[in-house]
Amino acid sequence: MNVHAADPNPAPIATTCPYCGVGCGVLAQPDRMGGATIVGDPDHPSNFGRLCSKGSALGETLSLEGRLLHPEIDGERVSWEAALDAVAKGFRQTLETHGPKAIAIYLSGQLLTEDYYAANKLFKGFLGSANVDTNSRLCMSSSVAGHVRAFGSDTVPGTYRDLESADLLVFAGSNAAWCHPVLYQRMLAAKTERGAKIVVIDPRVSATAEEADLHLKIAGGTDVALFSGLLVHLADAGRIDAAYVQAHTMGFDDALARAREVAPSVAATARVCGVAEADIVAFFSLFAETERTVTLYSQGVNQSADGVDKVNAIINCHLATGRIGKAGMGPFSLTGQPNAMGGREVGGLANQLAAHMGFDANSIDKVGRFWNAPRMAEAPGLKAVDMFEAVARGEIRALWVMGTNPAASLPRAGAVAEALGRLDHFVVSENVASNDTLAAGAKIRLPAAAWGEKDGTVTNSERRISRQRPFLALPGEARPDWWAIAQVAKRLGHGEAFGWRTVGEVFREHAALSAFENDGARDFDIGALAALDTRDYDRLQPVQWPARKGRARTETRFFAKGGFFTADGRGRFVAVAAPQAPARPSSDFPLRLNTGRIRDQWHTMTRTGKSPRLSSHLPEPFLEISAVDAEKAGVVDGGFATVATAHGEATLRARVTPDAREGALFAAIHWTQETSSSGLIGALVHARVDPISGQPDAKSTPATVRPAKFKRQGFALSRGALDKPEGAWWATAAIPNGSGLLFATDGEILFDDVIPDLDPSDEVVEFADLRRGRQRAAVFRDGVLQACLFVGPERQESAWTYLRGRLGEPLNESETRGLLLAGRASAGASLGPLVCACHGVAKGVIEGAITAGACEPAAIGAATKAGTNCGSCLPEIRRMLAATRVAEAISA
Ligand SMILES: Nc1nc2c(c(=O)[nH]1)N[C@H]1C(S)=C(S)[C@@H](COP(=O)(O)OP(=O)(O)OC[C@H]3O[C@@H](n4cnc5c(=O)[nH]c(N)nc54)[C@H](O)[C@@H]3O)O[C@H]1N2
Ligand SMILES: Nc1nc2c(c(=O)[nH]1)N[C@H]1C(S)=C(S)[C@@H](COP(=O)(O)OP(=O)(O)OC[C@H]3O[C@@H](n4cnc5c(=O)[nH]c(N)nc54)[C@H](O)[C@@H]3O)O[C@H]1N2
Ligand code: SF4
Ligand SMILES: [Mo]
Repeated sequence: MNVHAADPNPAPIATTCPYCGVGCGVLAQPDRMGGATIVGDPDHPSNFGRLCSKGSALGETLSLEGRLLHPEIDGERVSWEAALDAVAKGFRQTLETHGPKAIAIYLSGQLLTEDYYAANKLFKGFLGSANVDTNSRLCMSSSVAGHVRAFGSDTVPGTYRDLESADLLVFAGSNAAWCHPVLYQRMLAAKTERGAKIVVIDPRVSATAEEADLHLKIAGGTDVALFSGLLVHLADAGRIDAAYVQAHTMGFDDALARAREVAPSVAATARVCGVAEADIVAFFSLFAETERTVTLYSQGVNQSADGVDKVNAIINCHLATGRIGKAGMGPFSLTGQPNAMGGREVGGLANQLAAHMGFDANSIDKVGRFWNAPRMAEAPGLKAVDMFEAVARGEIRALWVMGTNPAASLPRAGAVAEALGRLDHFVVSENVASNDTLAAGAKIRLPAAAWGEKDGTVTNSERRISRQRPFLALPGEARPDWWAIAQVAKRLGHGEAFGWRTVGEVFREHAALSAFENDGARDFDIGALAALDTRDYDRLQPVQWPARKGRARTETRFFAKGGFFTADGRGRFVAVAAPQAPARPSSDFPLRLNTGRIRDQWHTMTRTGKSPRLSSHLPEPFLEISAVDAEKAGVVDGGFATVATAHGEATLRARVTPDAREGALFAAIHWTQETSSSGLIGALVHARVDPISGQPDAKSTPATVRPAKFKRQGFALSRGALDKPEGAWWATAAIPNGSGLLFATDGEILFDDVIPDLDPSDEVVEFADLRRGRQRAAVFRDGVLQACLFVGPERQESAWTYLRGRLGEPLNESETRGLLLAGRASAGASLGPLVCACHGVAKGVIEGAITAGACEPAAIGAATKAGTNCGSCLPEIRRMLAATRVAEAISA
């Protein structure tokens, strides 16, 4: 695909958002200066033009700052030739000396299907190693295993339309309001229009829970008991679809018998789950009585020591009621990453071979013949956690990491980083020049094409394949990942099998494999796309699979009339085990650390961390804690807390909140050693995994908490770079026109410690009130704010909020004085944190609208624009409205 550089008025390029599995279509209009204007694609069936805050801010993340632009060996820039030779040599030597078990590749759901396909083919077909795993192990593998157990295949039965036509939406362990915002807004619209009900099952009051008709604030890890109780209730209430169960399934009686052991009564279920019986009854009756029910699940289900059982406990209830594959009904696994689904299609997991085939002799033979492969892997390889443990033991000696940051995102991240340092041969393909994994000792660094440059396909949560198209030229020497793989394959003697000239050729081969000797026994079949020519591929419109050759493309759902991908065509009920008792709280670690996401950041922030808008909502790493636990530990709201587990510690800003369940802590996963002094949460997480899927339980590490106190807190802003103050607590935050740093310390923070390059001609205005421990300084160049430093005994919140947007702006003298003396420019200037990231509306502006009489979100939207784009701030706006109502009621 050409980038239309010469066209004076090029049409916008239609591509797909690089973040979540909703897979929204975006239109990118390059500005020919390396940037682009981004809007939602009104014709894309995922989003019909909408984007969430992260999608809307994509244009702010395109700069080349911090990008890896040239291949490097041992920190020295080298040519691609030299780098590729070295990559190939390292793998060849390791293979020769230690065999295929000593090599591995660790991939990512953020790679394109074509990249993924090439990597999987090289390792599993040509190097004889199934040590190919992916961050999807941490993300979707429990869903995959649960699907395979129930359906005989990794199939998501339903579609997005079902979510809109359901009358009951059950969110189990999913904070879709923040993590799948556009899809969530589609569901909310249906709720408003058709009166659909929402039930949320989550140990904390997430943004999604706030909107729910019923929130079951269950104890973490008790979902199996809950859904077992539901199955019992459905049976006892005569709500089983006996005809469906009889005709299309196996194993109902055993599953029910087991469910009765796990959850014999409503009272027992309520006790295990730690919620009121009345709420359990309400949920069970809603489910029993609502035919059109969808159960959506994500990481609160998948990332558990019994994640696969959780998935099957949910699916059991849908099979039992025959509510699957029909309009408005079904279990629905929400995929996390933009191409989580595509990775599963190519066989990116160590226990899959390719194209939804496993390691049975028949499949090995089939794939081997299709690839004409000399050295097929014969058995599953190591799953992520085991893979990195094998690295630590020196059993894996050569590793290639592509498109993921395991030194931050794997459990026991500190141990992972250490293990990486022991590799003989450590290759990383990256977009960025610096992250925790590169810092762990990557010897060879390969610059990969990033979003906006890369070209290929991704598959979203509803099995819909969309194109990611380039709209920017490849910067520096960045190259697509599939190309780097093919080049290495060539150097290892497999030039013919990896001789693709274009990405479209890779896609065609992948599509052909999906249809190869597939007589309908495999769900994944996109044979209809195997003959696309380059033009067709470039123009490919979003298409849902299956897309079998010669078949009209109408099959958008699975299993309404059976037809499971098991040997006998029947779906399977699974007799689930009783929930594993969570590692018992010990006196050392009496609490549980739950981890997850916030609305405006993506994973380790390598992209969203560049956007000032996205950094304004929650700028610091934080810990949510209940009032009871906070009081016991002596932690105060707005102060600092150190959370510790058997594996590590982090010091975070404390948020004492009724949203947290007693005994449960919550921290976001986004901060790393790149962006904070002690906010890397992965280092605290235990490596307990589901025994079937190998997916880590990232939601309940035994933990303890203690207060952390600092004498001084503050921030620095600069139009240039900022140094990190040694020995201090700090976190970086993107701000407009410069860099921002929040810090806390017991020592002194001097201007020169953090703001390195002052110009002698700069005017420095200082203010110090040493008795009160206050110290402020601002630097002006021709009246324009260049840098500033604010330090005081307490949090400098309002000054931060006001000043983070003022760098590069002229400030008049009274403003300057006001800001240095009072920490803010003038009354009203500090409007509090940003609530609506899309339109940049601060809390104070919304409060103003409420005071002026706006009493519902629509009125606030009309007055301020807040909440009128992606809508993911609406829960917060509703909460503000409710707070005002309560305040009014009290004062009235
Ligand atoms: N803004 C944003 N969106 C994202 C991402 C991002 O980084 N940022 N990442 C994407 C990716 S890769 C993924 S995988 C998805 C994840 O999307 P989600 O799974 O929705 O997100 P999480 O915050 O990881 O976890 C969801 C909820 O599970 C709850 N939970 C914890 N333990 C339990 C339990 O035992 N039972 C139940 N029922 N609930 C529990 C948590 O309290 C949390 O609110 O988000 C995707 N979308
Ligand atoms: N405690 C805890 N840990 C978790 C989770 C949790 O909820 N709690 N969630 C888990 C889940 S669900 C996920 S998905 C993972 C995510 O964890 P990671 O995958 O480690 O996180 P990212 O920050 O997305 O890392 C992606 C990296 O790939 C680079 N990159 C992006 N696109 C490309 C590309 O096309 N090519 C190449 N070569 N590089 C690219 C980016 O610059 C970035 O450095 O975290 C997991 N870890
Ligand atoms: S919901 Fe947001 S993050 Fe997800 S694909 Fe759409 S725009 Fe991107
Ligand atoms: Mo994920």
